[in-house]
Amino acid sequence: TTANQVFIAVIGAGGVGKCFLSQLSALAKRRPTPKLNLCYISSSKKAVFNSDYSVGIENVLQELASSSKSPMALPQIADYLAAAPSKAILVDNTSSQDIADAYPLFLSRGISIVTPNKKAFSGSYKLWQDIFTAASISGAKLYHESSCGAGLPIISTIKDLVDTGDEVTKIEGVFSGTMSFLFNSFAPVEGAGGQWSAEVKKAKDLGYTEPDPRDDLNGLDVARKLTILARYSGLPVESPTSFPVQSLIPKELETVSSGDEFLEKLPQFDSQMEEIKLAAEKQGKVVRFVGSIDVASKAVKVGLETFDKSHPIAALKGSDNIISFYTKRYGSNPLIIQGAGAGGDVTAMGVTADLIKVISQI
Ligand code: NHO
Repeated sequence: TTANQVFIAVIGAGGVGKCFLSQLSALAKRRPTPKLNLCYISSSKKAVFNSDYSVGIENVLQELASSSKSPMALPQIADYLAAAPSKAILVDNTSSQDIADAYPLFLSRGISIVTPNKKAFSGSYKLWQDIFTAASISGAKLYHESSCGAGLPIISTIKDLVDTGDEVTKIEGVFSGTMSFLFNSFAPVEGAGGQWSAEVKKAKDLGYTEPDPRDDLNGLDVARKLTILARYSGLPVESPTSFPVQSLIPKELETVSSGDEFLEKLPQFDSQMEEIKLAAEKQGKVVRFVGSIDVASKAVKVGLETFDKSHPIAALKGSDNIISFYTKRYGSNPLIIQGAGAGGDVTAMGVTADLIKVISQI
């Protein structure tokens, strides 16, 4: 019977984690086999787990909130999962670098991983290599679709292109759901648009931003996504800070200590973004935050650019991403993927779909 079940440990129950848990619960009902056993869940302060490896999915968030258990240390979680009665999968729904750094350990113990966390794949190039080496030796599976473009099929597409022998020559587009939402509402193609700082607050409330919204506004989130895509394209990019990235954080706010303090002070600097918007308007254009990778010249860059109002990038709606893959096979007509690029449910969808893939492979 053990082969007909898998054990799932979930770390992180924030915006994405909560949506993932409800998708997991629905999946377990829809697909009784193999049986999906939630065996561990933790936030940064609390955890729920039992010696029989069974944690009920239904009321798990209330249980977590009232739990008196502390989270296990990462090596202890690895031991616990390696000793599970059947194959185990770790779902990392945090943005923790420490957890990302432990992926080689989990993978080497035969524990598969699914995650929307970008840190493991956009950290040092050595961590990237260690992760894929550990997975190939142990046979554990690793999927991270939602680390780029939420549930949109970005990572699976680039992997398929490269695995089937195509060559990626250029990738460009809007890679940030937050930045897309901000510019679509602050500098729309039609109408006046809102106040910059108010739109930033909205993006945070809608669950589009990173846990600290400064990671979106300083361009680092896009830089991380481009690092991941550049590496799959064959460029051994060292880190997300090894190429030019334009930050939209006002100089005066670069050193404030918390994300909350930053949001509180941001309205004082709205005129800076207004100027950028007006300069584009004078040319009959709109400003957008974009990224690109040119494989031949090894150039990766992230920042503001202006677009004609008829350009597809100018006409995006909501938190939509648009990503164009130029390859040898596709020639000058790129393969284009577009749709919601941020938000709890669409990000969790990528995680749940990855989980389904892993279950069918282990
Ligand atoms: P939250 O809501 O802050 O939740 C994180 C949870 O992890 C918190 O509950 C925290 O207590 C817990 N945690 C942190 N460290 C922990 C530790 N060491 N042990 C246990 N628990 C710990 O953040 P989200 O929004 O739920 O994000 C979770 C992960 O999904 C992050 O890695 C984030 O980068 C990733 N993600 C989110 C989104 C999104 O839309 N929210 C997307 C992709 C990936 O496509 C989306 C995207 O790129 C968003 C981006 N900001 C954009 O394009 O605008």
